[in-house]
Amino acid sequence: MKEIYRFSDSVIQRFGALGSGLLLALAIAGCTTPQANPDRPEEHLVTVQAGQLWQPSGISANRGDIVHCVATGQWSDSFAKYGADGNPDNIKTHLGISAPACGLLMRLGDQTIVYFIGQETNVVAGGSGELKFRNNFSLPLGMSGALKVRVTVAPDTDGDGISDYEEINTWKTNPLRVDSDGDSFSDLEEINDRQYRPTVPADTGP
Ligand SMILES: [Ca+2]
Ligand SMILES: [Ca+2]
Repeated sequence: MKEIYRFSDSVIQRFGALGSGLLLALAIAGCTTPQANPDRPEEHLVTVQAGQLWQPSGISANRGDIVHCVATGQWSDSFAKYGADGNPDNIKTHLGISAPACGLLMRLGDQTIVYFIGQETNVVAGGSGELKFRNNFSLPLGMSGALKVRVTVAPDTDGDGISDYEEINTWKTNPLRVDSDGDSFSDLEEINDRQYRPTVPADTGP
C-alpha cells in the first residue's frame, strides 16, 4: 500500500503544475462561456386543493427560468364555479392579493403570478426557490375542488424569453444570443411576428 501512495504522490507532483493550469483554464472558460441546456424540461403534475393556502409543490425554479403552467379543473363555493370559462373580471381580494376568481396563484419568492385556468402561460421567474400555489378566496368558506396543474421549469440562458430547449429543438436559434441572425430584431420578436424568421435576417426577406 505504501508503494501505491508513493506513486500517487509522484504523479501529483509531476502533473501538479499542469493540473493547476488546466483548472485555471477551465475556471476562465466557465466564467466567459455560458452553457445552454438542451435537455427537455421535466413535466411535473401538481394537485392544488381549494381549501388550503400556499401549498408547496416540490418544484424549484431559478431567476430567469421560464415557468410554464397549464391548470385544469375548477374551484367552487356556494355561489358559483370558477374554471376555464370563468369571467376574468370577477376579482377576489384576500390577504392583500387581488386576482381573478378563475385564476390559480403561484408564488416564487416575492413574486406572485396569476395563471388563468385552462390557458397555457409562460412566466419568467423573478426569483429563485420553490413554487407554491393556492386559490384566491377567503378561508374557510366552504370552498371545494382541486386543480391539476402541469408545470415545467425551463432554463433560458440568453434571457430572450425562449427556453434553451425550444431554441435548440424547435426554432433552431442560438440559445446564447438574443438576436440569433443579427438583424436587430430579437428571436422572440421574430417568432411572435410570423412574417419573419429568427434565423433569416429581416432585410433579406421573410
Ligand atoms: Ca433563450
Ligand atoms: Ca433577429
